[in-house]
Amino acid sequence: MAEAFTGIEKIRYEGPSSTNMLAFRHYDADALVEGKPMRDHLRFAVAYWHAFRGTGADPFGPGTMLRPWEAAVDSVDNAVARVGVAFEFMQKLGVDYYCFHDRDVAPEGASLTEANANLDRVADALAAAQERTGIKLLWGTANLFSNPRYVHGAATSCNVETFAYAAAQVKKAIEVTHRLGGSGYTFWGGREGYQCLWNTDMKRETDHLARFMHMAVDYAREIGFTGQFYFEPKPREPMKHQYDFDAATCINFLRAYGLEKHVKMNLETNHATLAGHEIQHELEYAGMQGFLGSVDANTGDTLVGWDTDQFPTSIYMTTQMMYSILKYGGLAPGGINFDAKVRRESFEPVDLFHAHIGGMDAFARGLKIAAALRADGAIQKLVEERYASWSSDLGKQIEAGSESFASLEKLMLAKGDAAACTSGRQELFENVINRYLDNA
Ligand code: XLS
Ligand code: NI
Ligand code: NI
Repeated sequence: MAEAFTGIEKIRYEGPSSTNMLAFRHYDADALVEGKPMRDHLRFAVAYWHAFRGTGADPFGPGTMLRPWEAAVDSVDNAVARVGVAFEFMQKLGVDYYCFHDRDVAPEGASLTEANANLDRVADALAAAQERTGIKLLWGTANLFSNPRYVHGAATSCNVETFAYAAAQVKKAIEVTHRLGGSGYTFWGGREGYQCLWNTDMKRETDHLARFMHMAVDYAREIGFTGQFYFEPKPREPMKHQYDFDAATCINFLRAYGLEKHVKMNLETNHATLAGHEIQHELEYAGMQGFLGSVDANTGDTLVGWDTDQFPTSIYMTTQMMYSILKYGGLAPGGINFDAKVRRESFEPVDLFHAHIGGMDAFARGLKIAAALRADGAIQKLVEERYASWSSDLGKQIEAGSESFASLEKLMLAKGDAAACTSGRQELFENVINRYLDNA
């Protein structure tokens, strides 16, 4: 097959002083951090839909991307050829994983039978490319939102046959994910939500969503797929409200419907900000509840209130993220999937490299800084000091459940008032972080 990215060699680590913009300055795949190679901490994945199907179209104009390997009409042959391009890109970039939706990799065709056959043909090509390159599937998913049959949602549609079609589609997507050795399967709400509560039976819709996820989990186990299921929070877009609003909402949903043993969170940065949270909040919340699964890495724009899916470049943010990820024991079998797209104005193939290199370096640097913070216990010590009073006998007894309102009232009646509070020292904490940003 002809090379698609001519003139671009394998991207190598050249160290922080390199000025080669087609090299890594921080991502050194085999370098050890906390005793583990960077590649195993970060588990980078390329998102097939943005990298290879993104056209650059927006509500004001059509696509702009120059992709010489694309044919005028999408066919299965074209989809198979695109697999070669995708794997050339991933190999040159040095990522170990990718993620896809069924309809990203193969055209849908005129019927379910045709869609399944198309998917099988492209899956043959994906399997061969995986075999040839060693690149693996991080997770698969199904597109349950583009086709007009999903106009009212998929599992939460008011049309029962839409639900049935979605079930058939996900059944096939799980089979293909299993066949390709995927380590996970993701549910993202798509259109599972509402635009208007007057026409919506919310109870019925969320019951249906849970029934759907149970069927998916049951079927996966039946065929021997042992990968991790993920639920990806997003508060809105395209719907005004989506049932997978944020980590806390999703975890409540999973527990309420008995799915908590099977499904973890796939947390996306830009979705967190749309929900009014920082991604650090989402990671901490999911982590402390035991639901941290995987990450869709991107970033929004503070001046554009939408899921702009930009590539992450902020070291401050990746430091926050990696600190939480290390704290909760890492992401495996999940990873860091670049659910991000090059800007409409960045339409040349080489921009795909610049975008991913920047994201990978930002996370590698965040990882190094987070590890340095942890090695010195710089933040941990300050947090412990802040809660020092809880290490007293009283604190230990309350935490152990051996105090009551009556016993605490007795104590405070005797003392008259609580001991004075100490400073929270937020600015000191922030300055410590900046010191590590300078030096690590
Ligand atoms: C859209 C979502 C989507 C999921 C996969 O906003 O991020 O890309 O990650 O369906
Ligand atoms: Ni996503
Ligand atoms: Ni998104």
